[in-house]
Amino acid sequence: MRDKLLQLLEGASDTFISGQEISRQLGITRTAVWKHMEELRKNGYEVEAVPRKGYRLTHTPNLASADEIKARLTTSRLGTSITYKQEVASTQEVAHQLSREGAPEGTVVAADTQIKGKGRLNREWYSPSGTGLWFSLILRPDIIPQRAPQLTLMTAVAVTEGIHAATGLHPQIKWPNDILMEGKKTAGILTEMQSEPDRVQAVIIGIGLNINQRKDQFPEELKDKATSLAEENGGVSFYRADIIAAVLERMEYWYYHYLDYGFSDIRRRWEELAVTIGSQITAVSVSKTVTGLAEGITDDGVLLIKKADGSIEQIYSADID
Ligand code: BT5
Repeated sequence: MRDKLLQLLEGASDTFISGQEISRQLGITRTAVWKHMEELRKNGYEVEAVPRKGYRLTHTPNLASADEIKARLTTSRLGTSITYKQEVASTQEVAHQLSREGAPEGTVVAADTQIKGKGRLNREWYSPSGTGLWFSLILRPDIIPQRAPQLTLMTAVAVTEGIHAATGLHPQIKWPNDILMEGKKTAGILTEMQSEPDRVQAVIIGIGLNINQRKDQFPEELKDKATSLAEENGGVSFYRADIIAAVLERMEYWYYHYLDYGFSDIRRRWEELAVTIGSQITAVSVSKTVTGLAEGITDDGVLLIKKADGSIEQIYSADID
């Protein structure tokens, strides 16, 4: 009921909406409407109430709660179930658990802060409270496990486009999973799988987005390589729930496009948005280091590097310098 009420108030933007109209649209009594308004106020919303005019929302706290996200969602499948936690070890862990319990495709787990946010290869993901967005999405594509890396690249495209749609900024992708602004990381993607040998049961896609952090709020070791959307927007903050809603909208578009038409359109779009392609790079993987020209990606999402001797090296997993 609360998210329906929020949707109504936010939909009316600056105009008043009468108690009678709200009670008619939501099918509840006017006393119930009043009680819900009180509840919103306790949560930091400012609602102006004027006799004979009705209610008007004048201030929304910068929350990324399930209600806030749902009030902005335009998707029909992704994000229909949202679990929001103030604090978790990692949203990936919660999503894995929900997935094992049978949570449907499109389930989202979001948190205000993570104590043990995970990057790839057991690296840490710094996830402070109040400024970023840390969330995991459960997908259940009917694909073989070898195709799962394509979903990391798909997510990078969706996150980049979602950020652009919500903010007007122009982030770029660095293979395989970094989203950069002015060469600094503003978002990271972690794709994990639950699978049988020949069939994926679930792909858990974790997305970490730095939104409103200021430069001096990053820990020392990240100051030179991390940034936030607000930092790249002249210090002006964004509304966190707007960003996740825009990212989920692009995820829904590209995911169902992928299921219907395969990877090739995503690959083309990815190459348009990637900084890596066409430049001289060094890829450092667990087993080797390869230097050369990044030529493009294959239909499996593998990075192709042309070495000085003209031979092409296929890179499945690495960090790029
Ligand atoms: C990633 O790993 O970039 C994947 C990050 C995924 C985070 C999301 S948040 C929601 C979900 N729940 C989780 O627990 N995780 C996912 P990787 O490419 O390995 O990059 C990790 C490296 O990025 C670290 O070693 C740091 O150098 C740097 N880093 C850590 N926190 C950062 C931050 N907030 N912003 C930018 N860089 C960061």
